[in-house]
Order: sequence, then C-alpha cells, then structure tokens
Amino acid sequence: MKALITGINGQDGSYLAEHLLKENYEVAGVVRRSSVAENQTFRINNFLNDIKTYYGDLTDADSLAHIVNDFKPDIVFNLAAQSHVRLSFSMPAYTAQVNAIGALNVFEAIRKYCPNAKVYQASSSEMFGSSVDKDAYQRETTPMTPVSPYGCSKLYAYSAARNYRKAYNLFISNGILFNHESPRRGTNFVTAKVVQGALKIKSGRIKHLELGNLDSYRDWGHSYDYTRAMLLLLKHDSPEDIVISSGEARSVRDLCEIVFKKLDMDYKEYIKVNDKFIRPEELPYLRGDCSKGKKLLGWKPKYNFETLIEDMIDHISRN
Ligand code: NAP
Ligand code: F7E
Repeated sequence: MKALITGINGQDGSYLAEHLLKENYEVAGVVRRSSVAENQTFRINNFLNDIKTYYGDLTDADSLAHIVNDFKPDIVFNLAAQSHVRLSFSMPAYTAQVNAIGALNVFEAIRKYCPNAKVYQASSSEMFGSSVDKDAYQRETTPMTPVSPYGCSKLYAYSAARNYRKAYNLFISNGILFNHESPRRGTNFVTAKVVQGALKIKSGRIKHLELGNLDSYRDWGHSYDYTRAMLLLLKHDSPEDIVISSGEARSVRDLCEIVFKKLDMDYKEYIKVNDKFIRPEELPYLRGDCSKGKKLLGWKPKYNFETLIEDMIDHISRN
C-alpha cells in the first residue's frame, strides 16, 4: 500500500510518516522549497532514506497533479496548511489560498488521476468557532461558525471534501481534530512556547515570558495519538467526518500553572501579557466529544494532558 502525505515535514506529517513506515506502507511526501535547504526536511531527516519526497506546493495544482499521477497512492493525507490561527489574521488571502483552494487542488488531482484513492482531509475544531452545544461540548453535529480566517479556510475545505464525496463518489474523510501538541510542535504555538519559555527561565536565559489571552480554553491531546486516528479513519470502510479530542478543556492559565509547577516555579512571577499576541477575534472555548470516533474506530489515546506536558518538557529540555 502506498501513502502520500502533504505537509510531511510538519508536526503531524512526521509522526504519521513514522507510523505508516512501521505499518509497512510505502511513503511519499510533498516538501516545499526553502532557501535554507536543511529546513525542508528537518522533522523527517531521521527516516529520509526510507521515503520518497517530491517538491510541490498546495497552491500549484500542476505540481500536485504530477505527484499524484507519478506516485499513484492508495491513501492520501492532506495535512499541508498555513496552520497558525493568529497569523491567519495577518495573511488571510494566503491562508485561504493554501488551506481552501489548496485542498481543492488536492481533491481535483485525486478526482482526475487517482479516483480510487482514499483521502484524509485535516479539518479542525477551529471550524466550530464560537459555537458550543448546550452540554458544553462540540461534536460532529455542532453548527460551525468560525471566528478566524484560518477557521473559515478550513470550513471551505471541509465542505469541499463532503461535496466531492457525494458528487463524485470519492472516499474523502474529514478528521475534525482538536488541538494536539508534541515535542515537535512549532514554538509559536502556545504549548511549545510556554514549555520552551519556562525552561529558558529556569536556566536563567530569559527573565519572563510574554503571552496573549490567558483565559481561553483548549482541548489538548498528543500528535502521536491523533496521527494514529488519521490512519484508522482511512481504514474504516466508509468515508466519515469524525471528531478526535481529549474531552477535557483547560485554560492557557492552567497550562502555564502546570508547566511552571513541574519546573518548581510559580508562573505568576514570570508571565506578562503583551497585546501583540491578542487576536482580533478569539475562540474562547473548545471541548470535543469524540464518542463517535472512539466507537467507530476503536481509537484510544496513550497520552493525557499531564503526560503530554511531561513529554514536551522532557524532549525540549534535551534539545
Ligand atoms: P504544521 O506543523 O504547521 O505543518 C504544516 C505543514 O504544511 C508543514 O510541513 C508545511 O511545510 C506544510 N505547508 C504549509 N504550506 C504549504 C504549501 N503551500 N504547500 C505545501 N506544503 C505546505 O501543522 P500540524 O500541526 O502538523 O497540522 C497538520 C494539519 O492539521 C494542518 O492542516 C493543520 O491545519 C491541521 N490541524 C492541526 C491541529 C493541531 O492542533 N496541530 C488541529 C486541527 C487541524 P514546511 O514544513 O515547509 O513549513
Ligand atoms: O493558541 C492563546 C491563543 O496558537 C491556543 C492550531 O494547531 O489548534 C491550533 O490553533 C490558545 C489561543 O493554537 C499565546 O489566543 C495566549 O486561545 O497554540 P495556539 P490555536 O489557535 O488553538 C487548532 C485546532 C488548529 O487547527 C490550528 O492549526 O492560546 N495564547 N498567548 C497564545 N497563543 C499563541 N500561539 N501564542 C501566545 O503567545
């Protein structure tokens, strides 16, 4: 079986590729050209010789058509994206080009050149925006009212996936994943920023850490677990839209308290709020109900919030 991953050099792409190799898939990935060549593959260098890579870009439909036509994948994971929510306010058009039209370009390449391939679309809890069910969870049936250019772009791709599934009888599944982190998380996302910042404070390299909104809530899990759910979703016999989450909501303040406490510090002495990290519109609360995913896929996470943070502290402190 052949698996193609867009965004293979990202946090999720790298965990997923490792998992697929262990499961004996032939793996290919799309990488972007960078002027610093080392950056193109920095998360996948450990197994670069075991996979095939293609240069491509989601905004370049011809490059995707060539890759799909050449590799002829059985399964495709569309993970590539401009994935930073705050930056999507600075680059709304680019975010829409990559996340919305880019996903459409992937679906079109599949429709034209590989219509039997199964496709995973990386959808996001950010699509729910300000919408929450009465029981304080978001689930597959919760209305979607995104509050960021990123959320809007992902909602377009989610809708296009459902449209192509019905209109052209393609196997495209949406994984509606809540926040997931790891030692490989980009350091401008809040979990990695807090862990890295606290470690630098502990070792005397910086004196304080500047953050934005401390009172938003997120449902945080581990990328290791969530990328396993991606493969389970494509192994399922019909295309589905499925929430993957931990089911717990924690505030950014909780995150700071726990990380600093694990390093024997009180976060209140070190955290400063800087308005430049506040978003034009904030998504205040995320908590996912993933009972459908657990039942249908038999998915069970290995990590909880505490062990996720411990894994991040452990790895980031060694690098
Ligand atoms: P990430 O670490 O930011 O990785 C994104 C990947 O996409 C990177 O490898 C990046 O390439 C690549 N990419 C960006 N723009 C591209 C373009 N125009 N053409 C081709 N490749 C491009 O994100 P992640 O955390 O792994 O997330 C994976 C996917 O899941 C994303 O679609 C994200 O939006 C979605 N998602 C993430 C979460 C989460 O909490 N992590 C939750 C829900 C959904 P470079 O390596 O060259 O930068
Ligand atoms: O922010 C607050 C911020 O950037 C989390 C992406 O993977 O998950 C991710 O998007 C919260 C927000 O993740 C800082 O305002 C406070 O309330 O880590 P984040 P995100 O925006 O939730 C979704 C599901 C995705 O799909 C996305 O791709 O933390 N916050 N102070 C801060 N956030 C950042 N980044 N930096 C701060 O200084």
